[in-house]
Amino acid sequence: MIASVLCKAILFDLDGVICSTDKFHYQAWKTLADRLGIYFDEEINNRLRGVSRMDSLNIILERSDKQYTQKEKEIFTAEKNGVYRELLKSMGPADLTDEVKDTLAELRSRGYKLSAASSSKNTKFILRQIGLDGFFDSVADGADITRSKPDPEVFLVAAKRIGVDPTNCAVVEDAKAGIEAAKAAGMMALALFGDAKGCGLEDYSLKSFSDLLNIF
Ligand code: B16
Ligand code: MG
Repeated sequence: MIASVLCKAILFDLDGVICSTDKFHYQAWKTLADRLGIYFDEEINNRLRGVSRMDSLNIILERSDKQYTQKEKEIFTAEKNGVYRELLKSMGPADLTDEVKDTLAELRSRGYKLSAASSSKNTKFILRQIGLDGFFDSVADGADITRSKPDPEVFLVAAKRIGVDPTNCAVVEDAKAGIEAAKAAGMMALALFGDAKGCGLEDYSLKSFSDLLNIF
């Protein structure tokens, strides 16, 4: 495969690719939206994939007729994150599927550098919860960047930290914003689940996580 010739590193999105935290994001945003009397549903939640916490709040506030100050918005995002962090505490190594664990191990044994590249400021906490603390060759997360996906910053930081040229990196994403970010970084983009699939910008559409072993 041409992919395995060019590619030296694989950069993995976290939420929606390595593990599933969507339901916790949904519950936490729903708690806040209900308190503020703002309509929120799963469809709106899907629009929040890959985008930063503040950008997510701004999407939710599109349904509000009230204007909020930046200070109030910061209080709201902190409140949401408090609920979210409590929910994340229920996660454990069992939330990392054997398919993901075995595929990652096999890709490493085939010589690829592996990175986690996520918009989430909770990345390190989540990686600890699911037993992947210290596993990746580099981690870039929401705390390392000033612009979240679809901006390429998080992928460029992850690539720089492992010393691999962006053109030799592939990204696995579940969000259209993440596929856009990967292409803007000059990387190969692989879509798995979510609105990443069929967005039209992806280089490959993966049937499953382990399908990576057919490509690399
Ligand atoms: P936090 P990813 C993203 O993670 C989530 O998909 C997105 O829904 C969330 O708003 C964003 O992280 C920020 O997360 O509030 O934990 O900092 O998909 O880029 O791994
Ligand atoms: Mg994601």
